[in-house]
Amino acid sequence: MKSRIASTAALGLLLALSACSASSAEWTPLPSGAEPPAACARADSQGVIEISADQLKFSAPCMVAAAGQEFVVRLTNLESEPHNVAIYGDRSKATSFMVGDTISGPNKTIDYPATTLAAGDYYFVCVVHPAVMNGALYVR
Ligand SMILES: [Cu+2]
Repeated sequence: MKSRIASTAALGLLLALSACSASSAEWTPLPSGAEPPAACARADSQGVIEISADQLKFSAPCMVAAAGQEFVVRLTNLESEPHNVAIYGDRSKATSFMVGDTISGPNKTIDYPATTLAAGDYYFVCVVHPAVMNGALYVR
């Protein structure tokens, strides 16, 4: 009897923790001139930003691209859930810059050629799971 009470309490704690982490993904524009966080996925010398999706999460909370230069977002979907990457001016999604085709994995990769963007903070999202798969695209 005593152990049942303990496990019920543990389950309640687990549910509270998972509810908390599900809402933790937020788009956080940086103060003007601030350096993007180290955890961001960055464009390589070819202008390719590699990011993956697994368990309804992107592998990085943010991406960094060079201002005024073409870049490619290379998405690898590691699971069977469909995902994509879409880039907007901000959370309102009023201005769309790229909406990539949705792909289902596991282990499928697609290149999304993105438009050349001016310096600024943009918003990216998976259109299938916008509440939990989103982040900032910093163009510098
Ligand atoms: Cu998704």
